[in-house]
Parts: sequence; C-alpha cells; structure tokens
Amino acid sequence: KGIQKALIKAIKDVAIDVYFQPKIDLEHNRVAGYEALMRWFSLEYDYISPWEMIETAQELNFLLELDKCVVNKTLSIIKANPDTFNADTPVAINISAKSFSMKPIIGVLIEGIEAHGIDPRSIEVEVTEDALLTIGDQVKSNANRLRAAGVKICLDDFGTGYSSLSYLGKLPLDNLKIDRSFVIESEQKSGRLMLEAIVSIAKSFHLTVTAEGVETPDQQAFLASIGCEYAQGFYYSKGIPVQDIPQWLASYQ
Ligand code: G
Ligand code: G
Ligand code: MN
Ligand code: NA
Repeated sequence: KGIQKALIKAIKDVAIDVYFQPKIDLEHNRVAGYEALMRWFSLEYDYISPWEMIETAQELNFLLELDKCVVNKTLSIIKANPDTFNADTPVAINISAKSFSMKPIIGVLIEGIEAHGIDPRSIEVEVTEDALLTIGDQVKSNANRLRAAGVKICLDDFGTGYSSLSYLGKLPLDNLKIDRSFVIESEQKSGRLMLEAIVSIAKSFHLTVTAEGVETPDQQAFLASIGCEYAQGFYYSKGIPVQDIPQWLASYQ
C-alpha cells in the first residue's frame, strides 16, 4: 500500500515531526515539562494520526524503527533548544510497549543522550500501551537501565484496560499519567472518587501523578484539590512545534 511505503520513507528520512504539549505544575502554576508527540504531515496523505502511524508501522514490523526515529528526532530538538528543554522542564518521550519490551530502544536513547551531551534529567520516557505489556526480564532490565542513567519513567494511560496495577510494584516508575477518560468522568461523583483513588495509589507508591486531557477550569480545580501534582490538556495547550513555545509561554504567564 502507498501509505506503507510513504511511512517507511518518512522514517528513513527522519521526516516525522515532533510537537510538544506542556505539562503544568498545579501547585506552583508553572510549566513543569512537555510531552513529545509525533506528527506526520505527508505530502501525499496530509495529516496522518499517530494511531494510524502506529498501526501501519506494526503491519510492517517497523514500530521499533518508528520509535527510534522519534527518539532521535526529539533528542536533536532538545539539544538545539536548551533554554526550553532542561532538567526543570524535561521532555517525556512516548515509547510503545512493544518497543519497550525489546533491547535496542534503550541503547538508542542512552547513547543519543551521551552523544549529544544532554542532561539525562531533561528526558523522561512514557511507556504507552498500544499492546499488553507483560513484564519480562527485558522490560525490567530496560527500566533499570533508564533508572541507572537518570532518566525518569512514566506509566502512560494509567487506569485503562491495558495498564495494570501489577506494574506498580514491579517496575522502577516515577510518574503515573491518569488517562483522560477519568478526567472526563470527573463531572460525576463516581468519577471524582476514582480520581482520588488513583492519586492515593500513586502516593502510596511514591509516584508523582499527572492528569491528562484537562479541558476546563473545573477539572483543574478538582484535580488540584485532591493533590494531583501535574496536568496536561487542551485547557493549557495542545501539542505545538518547538518554535511556538516561547509565544505560548508568554501568553500563559
Ligand atoms: O497526539 P495524539 O493524541 O494524536 O496521539 C495519539 C496517541 O498516539 C497517543 O495517545 C500516544 O499514545 C501515541 N503517540 C503519540 N506520539 C507518540 C510517539 O511519539 N511515540 C509513540 N510510540 N506513541 C505516540
Ligand atoms: O496516549 P497519550 O497519553 O500519549 O495521549 C496523548 C494524546 O492526547 C495527544 O496526542 C493529544 O493530542 C491528546 N490530548 C492531549 N490533551 C488533550 C485534551 O485535553 N483533550 C483531548 N481530547 N485530547 C488531548
Ligand atoms: Mn503519552
Ligand atoms: Na495517555
């Protein structure tokens, strides 16, 4: 299929873009970092969503290559923008669960950090659940390598069908990202109880917690009131190109 060919070419040419969605520290009302989100604007196909990219890459057995491409692209953007991305405002890179269960991706990341002379505290890894992640030896060893290198690990989409409570005791995690479906349900009492319970679980495991998909001031206020430390969502900003960040910061502050 044409789109498969185009994706392989885009990956080989490192023509996949990376946008950045700010993460807000709710207690101090300041930017606490960014999530790197891949974007593909192809000449032939216009905008192709990450879901479609991941599905296509999977069909081609090319998901690891896609993740590597995003890692390399993100590292070079971080390197070129030290005022925007640093230990105070790190970038969280999404790595699909499939790639995270293989050896090469962590080497690419750690060697890239060293080659670029990047402070490892300016990088985090978000393990995303495109597929069920079983915690085998490779996953544990990857997580331990990241920890040893000073790179924090976030468990993405927490609370959805894919991610499981059993990860919490088995992996060296730093941050839980609450899936946005829970934030949507915060209009109902049961949804609010669920959010409180998740924040409490995070604290029991000494993890920081980030709510995703915050779109309204009410949601922000509720999350702050239950001790959720960080928030992301369209209320603050969608993912934007690095060159748009200074202007966004000026309007946010
Ligand atoms: O940014 P957007 O909502 O369109 O992304 C949809 C999904 O695709 C996200 O929930 C995320 O899990 C995944 N995704 C986005 N960017 C990346 C990326 O750079 N790498 C991987 N592996 N997944 C990503
Ligand atoms: O699965 P992951 O957590 O990586 O998902 C991130 C995706 O969620 C991004 O692609 C982004 O476009 C999307 N997203 C981020 N904030 C919001 C929001 O407030 N509302 C909605 N509907 N989507 C969001
Ligand atoms: Mn994510
Ligand atoms: Na998520």
